[in-house]
Amino acid sequence: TLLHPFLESLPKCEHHLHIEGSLEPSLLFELAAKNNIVLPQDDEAFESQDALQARYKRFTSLDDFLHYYYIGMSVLITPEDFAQLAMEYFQKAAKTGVYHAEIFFDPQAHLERGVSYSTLMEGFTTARYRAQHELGMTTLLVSCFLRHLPPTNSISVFNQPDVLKSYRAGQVVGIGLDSSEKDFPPHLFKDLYAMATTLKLRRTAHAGEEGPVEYIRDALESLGIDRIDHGLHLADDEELMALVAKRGTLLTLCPLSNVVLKCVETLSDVPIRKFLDAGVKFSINSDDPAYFGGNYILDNYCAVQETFDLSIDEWKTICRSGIEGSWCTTSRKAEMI
Ligand code: ES4
Ligand code: ZN
Repeated sequence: TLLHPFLESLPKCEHHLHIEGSLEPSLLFELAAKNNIVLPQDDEAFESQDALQARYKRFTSLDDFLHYYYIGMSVLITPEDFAQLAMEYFQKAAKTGVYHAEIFFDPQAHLERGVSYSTLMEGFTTARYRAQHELGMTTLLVSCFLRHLPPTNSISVFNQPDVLKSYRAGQVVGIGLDSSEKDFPPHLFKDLYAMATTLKLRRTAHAGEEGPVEYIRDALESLGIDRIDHGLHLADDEELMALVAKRGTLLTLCPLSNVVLKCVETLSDVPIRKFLDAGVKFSINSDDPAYFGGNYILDNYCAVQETFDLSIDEWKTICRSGIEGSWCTTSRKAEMI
């Protein structure tokens, strides 16, 4: 697009990036070999990087993608693996004009396969320090809980001493809710979010990605969230959309993710125009870029521009909403504006 240099130069904030979803097939195979991880032998997708990339082009749903996402992350074992994963993402992001990134990670998915919380924290801390000092990029960690597991499991993980310590130390600023959405309504996690509220943690949740707009209302009413991840289906309810606009709650849209996971038929079905016209604040994000054709944040910006032909002022508004809706300090926000 003609606006590519402009979009690249904008001060971008990323709010919706699953760090495990930035695991490129090349690093996946490299770490599998290093850590002696045997990938599924009954699935020809794992025969080569090319086969895996080809399979990634044929996702049929969120759950079809999640199957590969959970197998992919099984190669991550040591603190160095997590540091390398995060640092490679930070480098790509910084190169395309990301000033500040708030990244999700899935502690339960790693704990369940025997990787300790301290392993994750040690790796992420190394990468975050390097991002700050080598790239001038600020980063925050948001711990996501898996809605396909029993809410009691999320509560025990939340209350692990080392997990509580990461909250108190400010290493993790907030919590989110992700994984399979259908049949797992937000209110199931009311108690988890009440505990997060008590600890003054920031709160967000995936809602209205594959699930209906009712799940967005439920998340707002039951969880006390200050952000909505995706919120794609918010446009299905004019009244709720007006309420979200009035409250100034930020949506973290992931347009190319929605196309690849068949949540929409084409990019033009993402209600970007409706949200702009209704005054709904949103940021544009990459979700799981390594699984979605290697499309990172700038690719999402460019694709949106190609489809919606936004004005310079509209792009400035989008980036300003992203900065203002970030969970960093007020002084960091002032630097970015
Ligand atoms: C996810 Cl795209 C998406 N939706 C829900 N949960 C997720 N975990 C990683 N990517
Ligand atoms: Zn997501």
